[in-house]
Amino acid sequence: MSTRWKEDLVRLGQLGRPSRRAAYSREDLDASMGVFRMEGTAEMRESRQYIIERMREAGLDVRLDRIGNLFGRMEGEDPKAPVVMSGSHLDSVSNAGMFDGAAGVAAALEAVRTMRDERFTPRNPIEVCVFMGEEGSAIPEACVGSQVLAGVRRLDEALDLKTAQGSRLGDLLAASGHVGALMPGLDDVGWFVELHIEQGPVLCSEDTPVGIVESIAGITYLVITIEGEENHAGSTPMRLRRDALVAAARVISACDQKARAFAESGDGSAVATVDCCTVLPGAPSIIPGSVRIGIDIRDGSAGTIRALRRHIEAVLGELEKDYGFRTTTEIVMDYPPVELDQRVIRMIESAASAAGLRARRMASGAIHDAQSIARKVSTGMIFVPSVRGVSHSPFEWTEWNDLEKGIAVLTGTLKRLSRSDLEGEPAGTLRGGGDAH
Ligand code: HGY
Ligand code: MN
Ligand code: MN
Repeated sequence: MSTRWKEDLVRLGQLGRPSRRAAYSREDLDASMGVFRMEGTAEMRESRQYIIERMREAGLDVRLDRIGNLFGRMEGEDPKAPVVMSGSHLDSVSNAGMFDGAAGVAAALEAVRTMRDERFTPRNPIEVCVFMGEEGSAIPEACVGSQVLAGVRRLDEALDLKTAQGSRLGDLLAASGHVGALMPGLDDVGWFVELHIEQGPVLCSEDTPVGIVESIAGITYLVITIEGEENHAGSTPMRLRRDALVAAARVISACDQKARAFAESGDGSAVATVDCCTVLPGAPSIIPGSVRIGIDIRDGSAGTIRALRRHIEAVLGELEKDYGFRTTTEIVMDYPPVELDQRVIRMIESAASAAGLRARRMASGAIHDAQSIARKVSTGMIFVPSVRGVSHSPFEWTEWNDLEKGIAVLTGTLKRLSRSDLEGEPAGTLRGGGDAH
């Protein structure tokens, strides 16, 4: 197999780093090697442009839709057959690793370049896709591009989403030059497969090269504001205080304890993270009057997510009733868990076994664009190992030989999905009608 996919990933890593330093091995990483590709930034524009150029070099027909999703299409024998789509995202969280999202884009591109080199002609068209805004780093909601594509979020509402600085997403995308006239839609798509790094410790600890995702956790993200009373830190007796930070600390520890209890009593997938905390006025000798925290709750069961949220709301109710705090809770994200398609799972298993690779079924604790797409189209995911399970960190790493194995399994899966005469389930049946995609 060619190593051009490795060059693509090294280059994308450079384009996302202020230092532009290249990382060819895990030893090249240090704390300053974080990647940050956010929608609306030069790094994002250059990275997407880099993939557009590689798609064109590969002879793909390149299109962009109105929310900034990018598609590179390889025609099949039957242009009306359901599209087989594969890809991921290029945007990243801040101070990120170089594989989250980018690995799935590079893998999908490499799969079609391999088919072209082998003169493999698919029956179904195959499309490499790059979803806009998976991480929600520019705007406070994740997977916006794939949700609009799947029709689970309105295009006009998405384009009006605002960044923390008040810029409108539609204006950011227009300024980047990476939006097109294509109406987002999946009516002509039959299958979707996303390769992604596991971002967890399972595959690495078991020395298993391939993960086959059966389900993706749901997520509820809350922004909670607690208003107490700003006052003098020296002259205000403890019994007269309404210290918003002490109240927030109670919410944070109650949330952590409950999540641990659910994790211990369940399958361990329940997690809750307080990932930001703003204290006002946050100045010496002043009792904090107001605190704002963000809470990320996830699990494979929507019921557990609801129970965790209810527990947090009960603690907030006590703070209001017993201690006179005022609180508000904003639900920023509330995405349900999804089960992926057993036919695609079997197809991935067949491709892994044909490649002589050990694979294991598993759940995803991270959310992905596949979650949105699976609401409309038969979807599967392939995981490749993350070294020490580390992700969303400059030290995120996947060994090249593991990625090579993942790409081989993705290529075999896309071949099976795009030719009904290969073993396994027949190629996709058209879902819906029309050609809005
Ligand atoms: O947060 C996540 O699970 C993903 O990386 N957006
Ligand atoms: Mn991520
Ligand atoms: Mn990701």
